Amino acid sequence: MTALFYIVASLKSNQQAFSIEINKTILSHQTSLVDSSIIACAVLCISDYKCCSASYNEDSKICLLGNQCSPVMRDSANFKTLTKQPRDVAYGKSATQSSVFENLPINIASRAVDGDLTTWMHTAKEYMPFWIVDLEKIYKIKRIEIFNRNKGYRISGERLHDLDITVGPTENEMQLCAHYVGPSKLKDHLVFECLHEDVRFVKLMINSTEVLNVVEVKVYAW
Ligand SMILES: *[C@@H]1O[C@H](CO)[C@@H](O)[C@H](O)[C@H]1NC(C)=O
Ligand SMILES: *[C@@H]1O[C@H](CO)[C@@H](O)[C@H](O)[C@H]1NC(C)=O
Ligand SMILES: [Ca+2]
Repeated sequence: MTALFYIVASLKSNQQAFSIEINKTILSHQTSLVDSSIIACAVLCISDYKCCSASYNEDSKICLLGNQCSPVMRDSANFKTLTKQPRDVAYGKSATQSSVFENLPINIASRAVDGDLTTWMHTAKEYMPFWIVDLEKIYKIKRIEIFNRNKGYRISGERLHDLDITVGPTENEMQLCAHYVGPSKLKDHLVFECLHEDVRFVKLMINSTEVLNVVEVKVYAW
Protein backbone atom coordinates (compact mmCIF):
# COMPACT_ATOMS: atom_id res chain seq x y z
CA MET A 1 0.00 0.00 0.00
CA THR A 2 1.41 3.38 -0.98
CA ALA A 3 0.17 6.69 0.33
CA LEU A 4 1.32 10.22 -0.33
CA PHE A 5 2.88 12.23 2.43
CA TYR A 6 3.52 15.98 2.18
CA ILE A 7 6.02 18.01 4.10
CA VAL A 8 7.12 21.63 3.95
CA ALA A 9 10.91 21.73 3.97
CA SER A 10 11.33 25.42 4.61
CA LEU A 11 9.37 28.57 4.05
CA LYS A 12 11.20 29.19 0.80
CA SER A 13 10.95 25.88 -0.99
CA ASN A 14 7.89 24.19 -2.42
CA GLN A 15 6.18 21.36 -0.67
CA GLN A 16 7.84 18.03 -1.27
CA ALA A 17 5.61 15.00 -1.76
CA PHE A 18 6.78 11.55 -0.70
CA SER A 19 5.23 8.17 -1.23
CA ILE A 20 5.33 6.11 1.95
CA GLU A 21 5.77 2.35 2.38
CA ILE A 22 5.07 0.74 5.74
CA ASN A 23 7.31 -2.06 7.10
CA LYS A 24 9.88 -1.61 4.33
CA THR A 25 13.43 -0.36 4.31
CA ILE A 26 15.78 0.61 1.50
CA LEU A 27 18.48 -1.92 0.64
CA SER A 28 21.26 0.61 0.19
CA HIS A 29 21.89 3.98 1.72
CA GLN A 30 24.60 6.64 1.76
CA THR A 31 23.96 8.06 5.24
CA SER A 32 22.80 6.52 8.51
CA LEU A 33 22.11 8.54 11.64
CA VAL A 34 19.86 8.67 14.66
CA ASP A 35 17.16 11.30 14.51
CA SER A 36 14.17 12.34 16.57
CA SER A 37 11.30 11.62 14.20
CA ILE A 38 10.26 10.57 10.72
CA ILE A 39 9.61 14.25 9.92
CA ALA A 40 13.16 15.20 10.92
CA CYS A 41 14.45 12.33 8.76
CA ALA A 42 12.33 13.55 5.80
CA VAL A 43 13.61 17.12 6.25
CA LEU A 44 17.20 15.83 6.08
CA CYS A 45 16.36 14.11 2.80
CA ILE A 46 14.75 17.28 1.43
CA SER A 47 17.76 19.40 2.35
CA ASP A 48 20.15 17.08 0.48
CA TYR A 49 19.33 17.23 -3.22
CA LYS A 50 21.04 13.87 -3.84
CA CYS A 51 18.79 12.15 -1.33
CA CYS A 52 15.75 10.56 -2.97
CA SER A 53 14.57 8.01 -0.38
CA ALA A 54 14.68 7.76 3.39
CA SER A 55 13.88 4.92 5.77
CA TYR A 56 13.05 5.53 9.41
CA ASN A 57 12.79 3.02 12.24
CA GLU A 58 10.33 4.06 14.96
CA ASP A 59 12.06 1.93 17.63
CA SER A 60 15.75 2.59 17.10
CA LYS A 61 15.13 6.06 15.57
CA ILE A 62 17.59 5.26 12.82
CA CYS A 63 17.27 7.40 9.70
CA LEU A 64 18.75 6.00 6.48
CA LEU A 65 19.20 8.32 3.50
CA GLY A 66 19.59 6.91 0.00
CA ASN A 67 20.26 8.38 -3.43
CA GLN A 68 17.93 6.11 -5.39
CA CYS A 69 14.65 7.56 -6.61
CA SER A 70 13.22 4.08 -7.35
CA PRO A 71 14.83 2.31 -4.40
CA VAL A 72 15.03 -1.45 -3.96
CA MET A 73 13.35 -2.30 -0.63
CA ARG A 74 13.05 -5.25 1.69
CA ASP A 75 10.47 -6.09 4.35
CA SER A 76 11.42 -4.89 7.79
CA ALA A 77 8.96 -4.28 10.64
CA ASN A 78 8.98 -0.84 12.24
CA PHE A 79 10.61 0.81 9.25
CA LYS A 80 8.80 3.28 7.03
CA THR A 81 10.29 4.29 3.71
CA LEU A 82 9.69 7.68 2.12
CA THR A 83 10.44 8.21 -1.58
CA LYS A 84 10.51 11.68 -3.11
CA GLN A 85 8.00 12.29 -5.89
CA PRO A 86 9.09 14.54 -8.78
CA ARG A 87 7.45 17.96 -8.95
CA ASP A 88 7.65 21.04 -11.17
CA VAL A 89 10.48 23.21 -9.85
CA ALA A 90 10.43 25.82 -12.64
CA TYR A 91 7.15 27.42 -11.58
CA GLY A 92 7.70 31.02 -10.46
CA LYS A 93 11.49 30.92 -10.94
CA SER A 94 13.41 33.68 -12.72
CA ALA A 95 13.63 33.35 -16.49
CA THR A 96 15.31 35.38 -19.23
CA GLN A 97 15.25 35.21 -23.02
CA SER A 98 17.24 36.47 -26.00
CA SER A 99 14.73 39.20 -26.92
CA VAL A 100 11.14 40.21 -26.22
CA PHE A 101 8.84 40.46 -29.22
CA GLU A 102 7.87 44.13 -29.63
CA ASN A 103 9.20 44.70 -26.07
CA LEU A 104 5.73 43.99 -24.75
CA PRO A 105 5.23 42.72 -21.16
CA ILE A 106 2.86 40.04 -22.48
CA ASN A 107 5.84 38.38 -24.22
CA ILE A 108 8.40 38.22 -21.41
CA ALA A 109 10.26 35.12 -20.21
CA SER A 110 8.49 34.74 -16.86
CA ARG A 111 5.23 34.03 -18.63
CA ALA A 112 6.49 30.53 -19.48
CA VAL A 113 6.73 29.68 -15.76
CA ASP A 114 3.57 31.34 -14.45
CA GLY A 115 1.47 28.15 -14.45
CA ASP A 116 -0.99 29.75 -16.86
CA LEU A 117 -1.62 28.12 -20.24
CA THR A 118 -3.16 31.33 -21.61
CA THR A 119 0.13 33.30 -21.36
CA TRP A 120 3.35 32.83 -23.32
CA MET A 121 6.98 33.87 -23.78
CA HIS A 122 7.72 35.22 -27.27
CA THR A 123 11.04 36.35 -28.75
CA ALA A 124 11.58 38.36 -31.88
CA LYS A 125 12.51 36.47 -35.04
CA GLU A 126 16.27 36.15 -34.76
CA TYR A 127 19.21 33.77 -35.14
CA MET A 128 19.25 31.19 -32.30
CA PRO A 129 16.52 32.63 -30.06
CA PHE A 130 16.70 31.22 -26.53
CA TRP A 131 14.93 31.12 -23.19
CA ILE A 132 16.55 30.14 -19.91
CA VAL A 133 15.23 29.49 -16.41
CA ASP A 134 17.27 29.62 -13.20
CA LEU A 135 15.89 26.99 -10.79
CA GLU A 136 17.80 28.85 -8.04
CA LYS A 137 19.39 25.70 -6.62
CA ILE A 138 20.74 22.38 -7.84
CA TYR A 139 18.23 19.66 -8.60
CA LYS A 140 18.22 16.12 -9.88
CA ILE A 141 15.78 16.42 -12.77
CA LYS A 142 13.59 13.77 -14.40
CA ARG A 143 11.76 15.34 -17.31
CA ILE A 144 10.99 18.58 -19.09
CA GLU A 145 7.59 19.40 -20.51
CA ILE A 146 6.91 22.13 -23.05
CA PHE A 147 3.45 23.45 -23.87
CA ASN A 148 3.63 24.96 -27.33
CA ARG A 149 1.74 28.03 -28.42
CA ASN A 150 -1.92 27.05 -28.46
CA LYS A 151 -3.77 29.65 -30.54
CA GLY A 152 -3.25 31.55 -33.77
CA TYR A 153 -2.22 30.53 -37.25
CA ARG A 154 -1.10 26.95 -37.93
CA ILE A 155 2.30 28.31 -38.96
CA SER A 156 2.90 29.89 -35.55
CA GLY A 157 2.67 26.43 -33.96
CA GLU A 158 5.29 25.18 -36.40
CA ARG A 159 7.91 27.68 -35.28
CA LEU A 160 9.00 25.17 -32.67
CA HIS A 161 11.57 22.94 -34.40
CA ASP A 162 15.32 22.19 -34.28
CA LEU A 163 15.13 22.84 -30.57
CA ASP A 164 18.08 22.12 -28.28
CA ILE A 165 17.22 21.65 -24.61
CA THR A 166 20.33 21.98 -22.50
CA VAL A 167 20.81 21.77 -18.74
CA GLY A 168 23.64 22.43 -16.30
CA PRO A 169 24.80 23.67 -12.90
CA THR A 170 25.94 27.01 -14.37
CA GLU A 171 25.21 28.76 -17.68
CA ASN A 172 28.75 27.89 -18.84
CA GLU A 173 28.47 24.14 -18.23
CA MET A 174 25.37 23.25 -20.21
CA GLN A 175 24.87 19.77 -21.68
CA LEU A 176 22.36 18.59 -24.25
CA CYS A 177 19.44 16.77 -22.66
CA ALA A 178 17.09 16.57 -25.63
CA HIS A 179 16.94 17.63 -29.24
CA TYR A 180 13.57 18.09 -30.90
CA VAL A 181 13.50 18.13 -34.69
CA GLY A 182 9.81 18.97 -35.03
CA PRO A 183 8.07 20.89 -36.36
CA SER A 184 5.51 21.07 -33.57
CA LYS A 185 1.85 22.04 -33.91
CA LEU A 186 -0.40 24.47 -32.06
CA LYS A 187 -1.40 23.03 -28.64
CA ASP A 188 1.33 20.36 -28.61
CA HIS A 189 2.40 19.14 -25.19
CA LEU A 190 5.94 17.83 -25.60
CA VAL A 191 7.51 15.60 -22.95
CA PHE A 192 11.25 14.98 -22.81
CA GLU A 193 12.62 12.40 -20.39
CA CYS A 194 15.85 13.92 -19.20
CA LEU A 195 17.53 12.31 -16.20
CA HIS A 196 20.29 14.65 -15.08
CA GLU A 197 21.97 15.49 -11.81
CA ASP A 198 23.45 18.89 -10.96
CA VAL A 199 20.89 21.00 -12.80
CA ARG A 200 20.20 24.61 -11.94
CA PHE A 201 19.70 26.10 -15.43
CA VAL A 202 17.45 24.84 -18.24
CA LYS A 203 17.74 26.42 -21.66
CA LEU A 204 15.65 26.14 -24.82
CA MET A 205 17.27 27.32 -28.04
CA ILE A 206 16.18 27.08 -31.67
CA ASN A 207 19.15 26.42 -33.91
CA SER A 208 18.08 28.61 -36.82
CA THR A 209 16.56 32.01 -37.55
CA GLU A 210 13.18 31.68 -35.91
CA VAL A 211 10.76 32.86 -33.23
CA LEU A 212 10.72 31.05 -29.87
CA ASN A 213 7.17 31.25 -28.52
CA VAL A 214 5.86 28.73 -25.98
CA VAL A 215 3.12 28.88 -23.41
CA GLU A 216 4.71 27.02 -20.49
CA VAL A 217 7.80 25.01 -19.52
CA LYS A 218 7.74 22.59 -16.59
CA VAL A 219 10.85 20.98 -15.12
CA TYR A 220 10.09 17.91 -12.99
CA ALA A 221 12.73 17.22 -10.38
CA TRP A 222 13.16 15.29 -7.15
C1 LIG B 1 3.70 -3.67 10.04
O1 LIG B 1 4.27 -4.66 10.86
C2 LIG B 1 3.67 -4.74 12.16
C3 LIG B 1 4.49 -5.68 12.99
O2 LIG B 1 4.76 -6.87 12.30
C4 LIG B 1 2.22 -5.15 11.99
O3 LIG B 1 1.57 -5.20 13.26
C5 LIG B 1 1.52 -4.12 11.12
O4 LIG B 1 0.19 -4.51 10.85
C6 LIG B 1 2.24 -3.94 9.78
N1 LIG B 1 1.63 -2.86 9.06
C7 LIG B 1 1.37 -2.89 7.74
C8 LIG B 1 0.68 -1.71 7.17
O5 LIG B 1 1.69 -3.84 7.05
C1 LIG C 1 23.14 23.79 -35.18
O1 LIG C 1 22.89 22.98 -36.31
C2 LIG C 1 24.05 22.65 -37.04
C3 LIG C 1 23.62 21.80 -38.24
O2 LIG C 1 22.49 22.35 -38.85
C4 LIG C 1 25.00 21.87 -36.16
O3 LIG C 1 26.19 21.59 -36.87
C5 LIG C 1 25.34 22.67 -34.91
O4 LIG C 1 26.11 21.87 -34.03
C6 LIG C 1 24.07 23.09 -34.21
N1 LIG C 1 24.40 23.97 -33.08
C7 LIG C 1 23.86 23.83 -31.90
C8 LIG C 1 24.32 24.78 -30.84
O5 LIG C 1 23.03 22.97 -31.64
CA1 LIG D 1 2.28 30.65 -19.23
